[in-house]
Amino acid sequence: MAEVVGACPHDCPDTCSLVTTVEDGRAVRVRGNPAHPSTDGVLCAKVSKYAERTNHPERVLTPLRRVGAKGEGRFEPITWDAALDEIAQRLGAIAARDPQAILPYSYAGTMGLVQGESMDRRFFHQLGASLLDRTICATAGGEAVTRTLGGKVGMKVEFFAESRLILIWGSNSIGSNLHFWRLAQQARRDGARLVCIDPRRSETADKCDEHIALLPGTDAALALAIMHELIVHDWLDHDYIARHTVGWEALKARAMLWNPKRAAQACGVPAAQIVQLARDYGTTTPAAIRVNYGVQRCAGGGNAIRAIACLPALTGAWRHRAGGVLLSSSSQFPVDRATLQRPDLLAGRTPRTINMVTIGDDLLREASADFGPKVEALVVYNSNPVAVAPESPKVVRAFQREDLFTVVLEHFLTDTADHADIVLPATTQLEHWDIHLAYGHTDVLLNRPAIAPMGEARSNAQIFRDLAARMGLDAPCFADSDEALCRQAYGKQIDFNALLQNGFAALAIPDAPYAEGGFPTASGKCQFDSGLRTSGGPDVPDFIPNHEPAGASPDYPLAMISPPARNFLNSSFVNVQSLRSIEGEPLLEIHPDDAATRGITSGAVVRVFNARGDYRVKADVSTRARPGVVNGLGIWWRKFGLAGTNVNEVTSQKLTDMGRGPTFYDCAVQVERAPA
Ligand SMILES: Nc1nc2c(c(=O)[nH]1)N[C@H]1C(S)=C(S)[C@@H](COP(=O)(O)OP(=O)(O)OC[C@H]3O[C@@H](n4cnc5c(=O)[nH]c(N)nc54)[C@H](O)[C@@H]3O)O[C@H]1N2
Ligand SMILES: Nc1nc2c(c(=O)[nH]1)N[C@H]1C(S)=C(S)[C@@H](COP(=O)(O)OP(=O)(O)OC[C@H]3O[C@@H](n4cnc5c(=O)[nH]c(N)nc54)[C@H](O)[C@@H]3O)O[C@H]1N2
Ligand code: SF4
Ligand SMILES: [Mo]
Repeated sequence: MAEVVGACPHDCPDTCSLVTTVEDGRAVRVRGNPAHPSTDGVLCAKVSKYAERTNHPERVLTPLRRVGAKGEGRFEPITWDAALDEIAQRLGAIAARDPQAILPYSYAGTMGLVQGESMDRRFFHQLGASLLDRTICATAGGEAVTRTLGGKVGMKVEFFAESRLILIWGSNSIGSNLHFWRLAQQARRDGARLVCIDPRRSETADKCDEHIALLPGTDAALALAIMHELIVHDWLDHDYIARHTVGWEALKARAMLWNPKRAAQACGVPAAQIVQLARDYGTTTPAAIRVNYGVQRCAGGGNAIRAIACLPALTGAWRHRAGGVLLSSSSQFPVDRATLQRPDLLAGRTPRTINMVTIGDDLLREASADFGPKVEALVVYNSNPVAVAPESPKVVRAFQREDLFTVVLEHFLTDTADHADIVLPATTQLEHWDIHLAYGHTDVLLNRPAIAPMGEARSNAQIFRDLAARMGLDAPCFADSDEALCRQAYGKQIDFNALLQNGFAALAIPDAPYAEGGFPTASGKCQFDSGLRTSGGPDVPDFIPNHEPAGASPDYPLAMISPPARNFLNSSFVNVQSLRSIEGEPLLEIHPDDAATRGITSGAVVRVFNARGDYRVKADVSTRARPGVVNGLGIWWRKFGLAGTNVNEVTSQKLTDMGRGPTFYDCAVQVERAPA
C-alpha cells in the first residue's frame, strides 16, 4: 500500500491537495491532504469519488475508430499505431493546403499546466493551426479586474476568516468554492454578517444572513447604487481615493445617476434592501467581497465586475488584510508560459483566432476572405463542447458535418466523443505528472502519478509528443518529458524540490497587498477609469442591460440562468453513478407563481424554448427560483436528458461587453407543459 500526494485537476478555485491510497497498483481512495492548509483534509463530494471515476468500467482504454454515424457513439478498438498513422496522414494533408483549417478545442477539463497548455500548444504552434480564444468561462471578469486592478489579483483568501462583513456576490460557494465557504463560516462564528447576492436562492443563500435575489445581469446597477449611498453618506476614504485611484470624478458622476430607487427598479429588489446593504458595506470594517464568475455571464458582465471591483478603493477596505475583493488569484502565479507553450514555433506566422464560444457558428462557416479557410479538422481535449458550448442545435449540426475530421482525447464517451472519427484514451490525474496554479488561493501544487496509466491510456502531453513524432516535427522541445515540463512551468521561481517533498508551496505575497495602493496597473492605482473609451467602452463602469432582459420579450418572458449542479463539475462526473443518483435528473426550478399561471406542477415535464431551440426537462416548483427567472441546473450530458438534449439547447452565442465571453445566464425563454 502507498499514499501519493497529488493535486485536484478540476476547474475549481480551490485546487486541493489530494492523497491517493494505492493498493496492488490500483487507486482505492482519494482524500484531502490534511497537511495542506487550505485543503485541510477535506474534499468536495465530487472528487471524493475520483477513484470511482478513474476505475469506472466505461473508461476509454484503447484508441477507437468510428463505425457508426457521427453522434451515434459506435466505435471499434484500433491500435495506437493505426490511430496515430491515420491522424498524422489526415492532419498532414490538410496542413499542406492550409494549417489554419485545423482547430484545437480545449478548456480546463484539467487545469494542469502540463496536460492543459504545454505540448499541445507546441504542436499546434509548430503546425500553424488556427488559434483558439479560450473564453468559455472567465474572460469578461478577467479582463474587467485586469483593467481595474491590474490583473487577476486581490485579497488573500485566508483572511476572509477575519472579515466582519462578507458579500458573496454571484457565487454558490458551498457548491463551487467549498474551502472559501469554510473560511466564511469561521468569520460568521466570530460575528461576521454574510450577504449573498444571487438571483437564485442557492444552498449558499440559504445559509447566509441575507439574500438579495436580484434579476440576472443587473449587478452593475446594484454596485453603482451602493456607490451612490457611500457618496451621499460620506462613507468614503478620501485619502485612499486621492492617492490610489484614477477617475474618481467621473465615477462619482456616474454613481450619482443611480439612487437606490432607480437601481431597485432595474434589479427587481426593494430599495430598502439596497440602502441597508450600502449602509452595512459603508460602515463595517473590515468588509470583504467574494465576487465570482456567476456575475459575468451576461451582456454587461465585464462592466458589472468592474463596478464591484471599484468598491473597496472607495471605502479604503484594502487597508485591512481582511478587506478588499477577490475574483481570482491566478495572475499572482509566475508561470513561464512562453517556455511551456513556445509561441516562437509560429515563426512569424499569425494564424487566425477562433472564439470557442461561437464554435457552433464557426464550424458551420464556409471559407471566405474574412474568415479564412473552412475548418476541416478539429482536435478536442479537456473539454466537452457538444454539452457545454452555447446554442447546441448549431454545435451538434456542426459536429455532425461529414467533411469534418474530429479527434477527441477523453476518459469517457462524452457527447463530444460520440461525434469523433477517432477517440484517444487519456490518462486521469492519478496516472500522470502535472503542476498547477490556483485561482482561489496562492499555492503552487505538484501532481505525482499515483498509478500507472490504465489500459493503453496516454497523457495528453504524451499524445501530442507522439503525434509530433509521427508527423515529422522534430524540434528538440517535442522530446521534453512530462516531468521536465513540470520543472519548466515555473523555472527558478519555485523550489521544485520543496514541491517534490510536500506537494505544495506557498507564493510569497504580502498579507494586505494594496494597503498602500501599489496595484499592478500601469499607474499603480486602482483604475475606476480603465481607459476603455478608446475602444468604445464606457470610461468608468456602467450598467449595460442584458441582451435578453427578463420580461422584455412577450414571446419569451422568463429569464433563464443555468448554474452548475453541486455534484457535477461542469459536465464532468455526470456519468459517475453515485453522484448522478444524488442529483437525480435534470430539473428546471420555477417559482410557484410562474408555475401556477402555466399549470405546471413539480415533476411535470415541461418544454423550455425560444427561437434557438427547445429542451424537455422536469419542473421543480420552488422558491429557489425568483419570480420571472427560471434556473436550469447544468451541465447534464445530453444523452442523459429527457429528449437527448440539455440546457444549452436554448442558450445563445452572443458575447459579453469585455473579454469576448459567453452569455449563458442572459437567455430569455418561455416554459410550457409538454404535451404528453
Ligand atoms: N460543484 C461545482 N463546482 C464548480 C463547478 C461546477 O460545475 N460544479 N464549475 C467550476 C467552474 S468551471 C467555474 S467557472 C466556477 C463557477 O462558479 P461561480 O464562479 O461561483 O459561478 P457560477 O456557478 O456560474 O454562478 C454562481 C452563482 O451566480 C448566480 N448568478 C447567475 N447569474 C447571476 C447574475 O447575473 N448576478 C449574480 N449576482 N449572480 C448570478 C448563480 O445563480 C449561481 O448561484 O465553479 C467551479 N466549481
Ligand atoms: N449552460 C451552461 N453552460 C456552461 C456553463 C454554465 O454555467 N451553464 N459553464 C461554462 C463554464 S464556466 C465552463 S468552464 C465550461 C466548461 O466546460 P468544459 O471545459 O468542457 O468542462 P467539462 O464539461 O468538465 O469537460 C471537461 C472534459 O475534459 C475531460 N478531461 C479531464 N481531464 C482530462 C485529461 O487529462 N485529458 C483529457 N484528454 N481529457 C480530460 C473530462 O473527462 C471532461 O469530459 O462550460 C461552460 N458551459
Ligand atoms: S473540485 Fe474543488 S473542492 Fe473539489 S477537490 Fe477539486 S479543488 Fe477541491
Ligand atoms: Mo468555468
